[in-house]
Amino acid sequence: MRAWPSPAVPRLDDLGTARTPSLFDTASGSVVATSPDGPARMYVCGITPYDATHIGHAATYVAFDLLYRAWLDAGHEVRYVQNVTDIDDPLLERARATGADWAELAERETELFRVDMQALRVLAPQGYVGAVESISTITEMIERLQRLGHAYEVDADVYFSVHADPAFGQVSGLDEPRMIDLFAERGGDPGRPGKKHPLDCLLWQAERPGEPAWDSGLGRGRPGWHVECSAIALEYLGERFDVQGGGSDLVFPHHEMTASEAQAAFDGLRFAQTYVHAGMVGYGGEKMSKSKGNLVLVSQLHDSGTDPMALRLALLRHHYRSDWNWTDADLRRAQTWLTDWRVAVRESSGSGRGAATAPVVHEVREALADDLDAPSATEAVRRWSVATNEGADRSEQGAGDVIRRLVDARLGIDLG
Ligand code: 5CA
Ligand code: ZN
Repeated sequence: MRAWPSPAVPRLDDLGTARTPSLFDTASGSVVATSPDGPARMYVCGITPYDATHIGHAATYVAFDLLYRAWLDAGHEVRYVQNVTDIDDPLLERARATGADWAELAERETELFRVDMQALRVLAPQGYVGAVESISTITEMIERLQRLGHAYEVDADVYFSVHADPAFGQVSGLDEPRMIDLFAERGGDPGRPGKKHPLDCLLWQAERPGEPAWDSGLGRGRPGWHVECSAIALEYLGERFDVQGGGSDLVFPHHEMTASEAQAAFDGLRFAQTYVHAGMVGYGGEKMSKSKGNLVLVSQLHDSGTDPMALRLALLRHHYRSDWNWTDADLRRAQTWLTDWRVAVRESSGSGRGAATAPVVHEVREALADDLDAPSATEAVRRWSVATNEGADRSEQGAGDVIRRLVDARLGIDLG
């Protein structure tokens, strides 16, 4: 699939080097150093394109964009893959409910997502990969699991025996009753008769009347959700890739199942090294979700004249791991900050003078290297803008040129 155009990332080499970032790893429950061996490899779970991008999606993709930028500044190349779940139950349900063609709906919403990501200056993945274009990669993995005896049929559907992976449970660390509850809540079918274990998950769903289906050695049908990400990640990144990412709603079952399917398919394989999860953004006290309909859409804000850079700054004012509620006040505050930053940068560029930049460069880099602490990084820039605008410190000529580059490269905000 085509991704979207990436903005250029200014180089900061003349400002010294950044530390390779550490991240909170859900699986170990601790902050761990990333240590890319060659290019840093990242897989972030993409959208299910049946509705427009909301602030929650935007916050998650901006969080991983910070990681991409952190690796670049630390001198690493980055290989980034993101999927598009362009065939799944919610997409088919929405298409049925609205009388739309499922493939057209998916293409339309994916295109809107591209436009939103571009407006937010999110760096594009080099591999933007749909499930539909990956059917043969996915069926190869399922057939492999079958050959190894790790899959079985219920009616004509194919299930994965989750305990075929001895490491099953290591991503979420949850106990079995909790897993079963979450599985039922999040699209699983723990009670289906004929399954060997309630947590076993669907790999291949046999063709249902009126639904799209593909021919394969498994019969006509379509892939289950989790195996899509197992197969795409291994195909494009290989094993032991650095970061598997997404929102915290994906910890269980999605990332648990994704890892276990890949690990069971290849004996001794380790899927990702680090599992990184963004907190949930709510609106009106509930998780913002397409199914609940309590959405604040990126495109709506944009259409009504919101500067996407103010939106991006509003998102960065929350630590990516925290759960938080969107309010209009967030946006107003971010707009004020952004205006102050722009004034400070403009007035202290070229022959203008502003507050010393070396401490800001250091603080921004250190904050972001420490589990992507964007609130502290933005606070450092704000202190600089206040000192510059109030004239408390005008010790450095051309300070604005440094801060403009820093804020662009590390925070993805264009100060003009
Ligand atoms: N296609 C699957 C992943 S393979 C999926 O979860 N799609 S999604 O459209 O529902 O979500 C896309 C991404 O946004 C996921 O990483 C998800 O964890 C994240 N996300 C969804 N809702 C929120 C929210 N309210 N706050 C933060 N992130 C969210
Ligand atoms: Zn996924």
